[in-house]
Amino acid sequence: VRDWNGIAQVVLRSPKGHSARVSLHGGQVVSWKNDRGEELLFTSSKAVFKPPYAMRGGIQMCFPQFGNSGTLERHGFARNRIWIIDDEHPPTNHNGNGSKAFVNLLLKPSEDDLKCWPHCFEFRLRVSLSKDGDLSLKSRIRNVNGKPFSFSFAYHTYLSVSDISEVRIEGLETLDYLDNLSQRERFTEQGDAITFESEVDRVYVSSPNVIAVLDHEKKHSFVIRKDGLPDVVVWNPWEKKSKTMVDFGDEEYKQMLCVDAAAVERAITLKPGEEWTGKLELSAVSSTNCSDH
Ligand code: TA6
Repeated sequence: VRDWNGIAQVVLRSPKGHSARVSLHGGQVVSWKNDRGEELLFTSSKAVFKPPYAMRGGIQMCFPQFGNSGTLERHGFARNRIWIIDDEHPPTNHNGNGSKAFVNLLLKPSEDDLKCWPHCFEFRLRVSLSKDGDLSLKSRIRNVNGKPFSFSFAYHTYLSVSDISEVRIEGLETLDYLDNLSQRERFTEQGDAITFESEVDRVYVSSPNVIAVLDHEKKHSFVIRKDGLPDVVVWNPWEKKSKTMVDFGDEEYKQMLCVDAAAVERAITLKPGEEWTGKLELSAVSSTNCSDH
């Protein structure tokens, strides 16, 4: 555990030199590097690392809501809270069979949180790094007691890409999507892959559990595997929207793409004592063998 700007971060390393850094601020993954030390997640050069606001980039925990509805802050409060290390399972560099380095974080509602969202939950997040550098996130959200509650969720994931106009997503073709740029109106994807030449802000619903983000320029591609997360949010702000975000460079839309494994279209409801699990696994593969994902 190391101290970054006064906030504790946990560094995970693989035997081959891959690494990941998890901040207790927001339970946010703030870095994921391959064995050549290349950063695979995007962080804005203008990111503000100041509690309680989420830092622009990495992988942010959006809970108990994804989006801008009701009284909660956009994308919920989880990404704007200080988490703790779940000492029931202390961090380690291998779990017995030495296959994964992992850390377990825990978020419970504060008194203030309960005022704006009166539900007693435990959000346990395990971030792990495999010996081959795959990054896995497992969220377990439990309704501790009291009455049933519903929530939406997203792993708000900023992937680093070389040039957004050279990127394509495979696995979402023919799906329906809700277009955030037109009041979440429903459309059907017609293309044979998702490519980018303007602002995109969509929730692809009932998506497959394996999606590929191909970035030929950078000679690597991402394979995204998910479980328990039926939707995929795809977002690139493009030029005009970029200029409206103080913690984002005007040209940075060219080097990032948000592909968020999520549960947005249909909220998840938990009865007292029930627990939900949402898993994400990210692999960065060289483009030559990305076709075997
Ligand atoms: O990814 C979809 C989205 O809802 C966009 O509309 C945009 O608002 C983005 O999330 C970032 O939200 P943030 O609150 O992190 O600025």
